[in-house]
Amino acid sequence: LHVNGPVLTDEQGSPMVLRGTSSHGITWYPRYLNGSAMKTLAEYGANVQRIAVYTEPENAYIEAPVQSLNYLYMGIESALAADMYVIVDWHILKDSDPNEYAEEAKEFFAEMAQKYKNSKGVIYEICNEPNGNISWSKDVKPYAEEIINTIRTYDSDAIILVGNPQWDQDLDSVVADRLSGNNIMYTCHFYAGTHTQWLRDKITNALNNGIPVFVSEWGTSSADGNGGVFTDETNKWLNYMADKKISWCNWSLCDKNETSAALNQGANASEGLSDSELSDSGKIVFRSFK
Ligand code: IDC
Repeated sequence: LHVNGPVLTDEQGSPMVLRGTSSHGITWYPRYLNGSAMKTLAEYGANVQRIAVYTEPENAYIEAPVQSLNYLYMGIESALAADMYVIVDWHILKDSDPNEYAEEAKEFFAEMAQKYKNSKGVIYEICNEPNGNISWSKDVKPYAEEIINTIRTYDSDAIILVGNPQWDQDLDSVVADRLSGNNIMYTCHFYAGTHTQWLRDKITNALNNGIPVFVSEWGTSSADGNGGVFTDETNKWLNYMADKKISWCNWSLCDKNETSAALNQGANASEGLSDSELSDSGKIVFRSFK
């Protein structure tokens, strides 16, 4: 994969669109990242899987790094074995400023980049959704430069996804002050019950300014992961992303009792995922991969 202007391309230079799901936090939902679940997703047409490595709260990466890494490696290997790309997502959220755990992030991405430098399938997302009282140019961009530098020490061309303030919706600041370097994309996240045309307009403006945008997380629900399914607005978004050849991952591959969960409660992924295990949201998402 390469980034060419605002577009993701394959080895031949043709536009490439990645579509798949995001895991919920692997701390809580590692079981859906097994080989047979990934195989089912690939059969439905998914070609990417995002794996959310939450930094906080308890039992997540900062407190329990060994457990998180074990689950993460299992997920990466299953996705690669199913011939999918895989996004390693450093999932900050309550820790709103990525600089809070910058040292841990550096160690984490150094380990990832050394391990996967020869694997063309691994993509790095260096901070999910910075939020709170922080700025792109003063906080997130310097963090990104540091982590990109760390990854590039070992891997000169992996695709790197970079978050931005206001839960990945401050693309205007990115347009005004972009990073230098190759194969960098910027994330934008939406939830159909909360974010509508104004956010599509922001993305269009970014693309028109040559900024490559990757929707590494979106939901059919409201921003709290519940409410809906908002079918009409979801369809507007899906059509928009198809039209603009924007790659995406849907939140989330889990069976939690919330609208955004793609699976019905009790879904058992040990032998893949059957149609009857898909939630209302999951049904829309799984039929949109192709
Ligand atoms: C939500 C989960 C929910 C969990 C909460 C806190 O759906 O089960 O309790 O996180 O960990 C995001 C975040 C993503 C959120 C999601 C829905 O990246 O972690 O997941 N969301 O609220 N940004 C906007 C919405």
